[in-house]
Amino acid sequence: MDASSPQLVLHNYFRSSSAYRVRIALGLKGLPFDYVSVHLNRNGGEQFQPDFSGRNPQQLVPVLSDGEFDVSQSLAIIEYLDEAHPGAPLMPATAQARARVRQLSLAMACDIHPLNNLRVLKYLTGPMGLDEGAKNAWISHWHSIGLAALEAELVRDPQRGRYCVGDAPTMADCCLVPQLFAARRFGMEMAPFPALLAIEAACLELPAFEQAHPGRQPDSE
Ligand SMILES: N[C@@H](CCC(=O)N[C@@H](CS)C(=O)NCC(=O)O)C(=O)O
Repeated sequence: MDASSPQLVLHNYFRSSSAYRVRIALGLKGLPFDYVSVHLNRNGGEQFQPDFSGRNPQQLVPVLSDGEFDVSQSLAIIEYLDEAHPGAPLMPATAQARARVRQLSLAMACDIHPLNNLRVLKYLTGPMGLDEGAKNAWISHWHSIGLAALEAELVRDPQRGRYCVGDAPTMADCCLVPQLFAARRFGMEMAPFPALLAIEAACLELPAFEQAHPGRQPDSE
């Protein structure tokens, strides 16, 4: 980023998988940013406070501010960063490789993560009346089928390389590492997913992934 570029600000929460994706992307692209914590559990949930709701009526982190411009949705943020700052691209060169990156990213961001999001789990144990055991069965069920499908997809994919697609990290890897972090936090058994674990290990050798880890963030508990 050159000296005249506005400072990037990431409104985020250390344990949020979606925010973790964007922190990885910022790190891979070498873009400095200010960290603004939006604590999802304190003060009744800071995502519901007017100053944050004003930025994102969805009341979900992350939001990236680039000067006066606010954008939410982690995949939109990552593609915005990639287009605005083309160095260290997170999308590959060919249409087919980009399609695969989006396919894998969306599988995680749309079909695994939302089912286990905080507000969904709260609704299950609140208005729906589920106990902790039923909630955990729900989490385990959706993680199991989601991760098994990803594993099968990657095992058969000739575009897979050291990373999800090819031999350079992409948006799909920005999604994979946080998704596996969340799966472990929810107590999932990871042995059935060796291809995912191999890619995760390759990612974790890169400083950007290490620096984005929830345990390294200022609001980490
Ligand atoms: N599709 C959105 C998901 C954003 C999202 O669900 N964020 C979660 C944290 S990972 C959140 O803010 N949850 C607050 C809540 O559930 O109240 C994205 O990719 O950015």
